[in-house]
Amino acid sequence: MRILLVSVLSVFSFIVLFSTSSASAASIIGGPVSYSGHIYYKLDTATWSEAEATAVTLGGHLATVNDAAENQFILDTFATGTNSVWIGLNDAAEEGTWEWVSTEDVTYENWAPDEPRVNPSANYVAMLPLSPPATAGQWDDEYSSNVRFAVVEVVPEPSTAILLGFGLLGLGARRRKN
Ligand SMILES: [Ca+2]
Ligand SMILES: [Ca+2]
Repeated sequence: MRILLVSVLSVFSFIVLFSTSSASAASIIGGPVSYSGHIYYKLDTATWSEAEATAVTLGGHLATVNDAAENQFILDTFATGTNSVWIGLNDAAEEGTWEWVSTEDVTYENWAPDEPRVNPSANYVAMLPLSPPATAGQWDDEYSSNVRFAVVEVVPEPSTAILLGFGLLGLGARRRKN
């Protein structure tokens, strides 16, 4: 009995050790901050891929910048000082074809002068910080090995809307029965 207990415990501790060792790489250092109904976080420095993996565990992705106003919000809130921040744009799948990791359509771009480069090694986009002001908020395609701060955007589940929808469906079904 004691042997069984010991072996069960050792299997359990192995599982605990194994699961904690595969924890995400980038820690949250800012947020949550709400903007236009979405939730944003700032992550500590990591590669783009590590930051995106952490974003997924938070229920989101690296930020999708849909327009100039959102670009300004991210700049003012998360790209203060002299440090760039990763956003979700990348051409990792096909060189020169820029896509948001959230799979949202590309509706806005804000490249720095001479960017993006045609470079199969520079596939991940960072937003340039407030300083220097000349390029503040503009975008630069960078290497997968670069480590940067990152901005995560979470679109909250529309649970209220879904519940309301079910309620209306239920009402419709009752009406048809009557
Ligand atoms: Ca967005
Ligand atoms: Ca590229």
